[in-house]
Amino acid sequence: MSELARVRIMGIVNVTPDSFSDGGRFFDHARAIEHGLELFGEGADIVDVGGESTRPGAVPVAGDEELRRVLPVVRELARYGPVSIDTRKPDVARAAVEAGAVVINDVSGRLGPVAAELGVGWVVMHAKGDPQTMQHNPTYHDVVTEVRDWLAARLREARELGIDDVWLDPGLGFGKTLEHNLALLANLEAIVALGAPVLVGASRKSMLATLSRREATLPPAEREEQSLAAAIWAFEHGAQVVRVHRVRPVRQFLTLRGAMEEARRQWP
Ligand code: HH2
Repeated sequence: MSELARVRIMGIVNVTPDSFSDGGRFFDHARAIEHGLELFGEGADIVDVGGESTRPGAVPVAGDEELRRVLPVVRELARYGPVSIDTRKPDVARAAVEAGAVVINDVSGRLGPVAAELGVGWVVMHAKGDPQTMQHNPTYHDVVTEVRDWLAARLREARELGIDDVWLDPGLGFGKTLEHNLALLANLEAIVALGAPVLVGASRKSMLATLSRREATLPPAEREEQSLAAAIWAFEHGAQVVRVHRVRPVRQFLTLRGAMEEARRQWP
């Protein structure tokens, strides 16, 4: 079994000044590295390093600036555990893999050939449109079927390219309204049934605050209870991996669940 098959928790390190949830907190290399090490310490199986925010309306970052942000962080963190590179650019993916990343976290859905060429894992995420325009009235005839069929095509692509480690991600918030996100989460099994591990990224997203009307203005860093609840829902409906800002609560849930499963096996 590949080491990556055991991945359950992907911890997030945003080396950006403008990420929606923690923009600016880890823009400095030393702080980003320290944060990544903290996430490994709390039980992250992989740490996801990104240098370009993809929040709705985010301004694209030039390749050389993205490289300047992420490479020293990837290089250092890769000494301590598996690292993924969250990028939409082939050149950034190549340089990050050379620096030690073992997975490309691809919100563009186009980097399969690069993952195959480099012999690394591929997280392929569905998005409708690009970050600048994706939340301008996204429409689907049937969001679950459309996202599932698109991911099924990417899975076939991955198999044809000979990629061993592939994760399918419905892309919550990427060209999706609250109703679209809910439909995808509620019917996660339709994507799980495709037969590849599924990754879900709900952590701190605005849908979590919007759902609870009283808390609609809750700042992203204070959406932890909702983030944990969404992670638990995802795991209980077949997701294999969650992408989260705070690792500790999710690790505690998985430990508790493991202990319960063991206890259940022991009861006659
Ligand atoms: N969400 C974000 C970024 N990358 N990658 C995957 N595979 N799935 C996701 O749902 C996903 C992702 C957005 O979250 P964050 O990185 O915290 O924010 P920003 O894009 O503003 O840096």
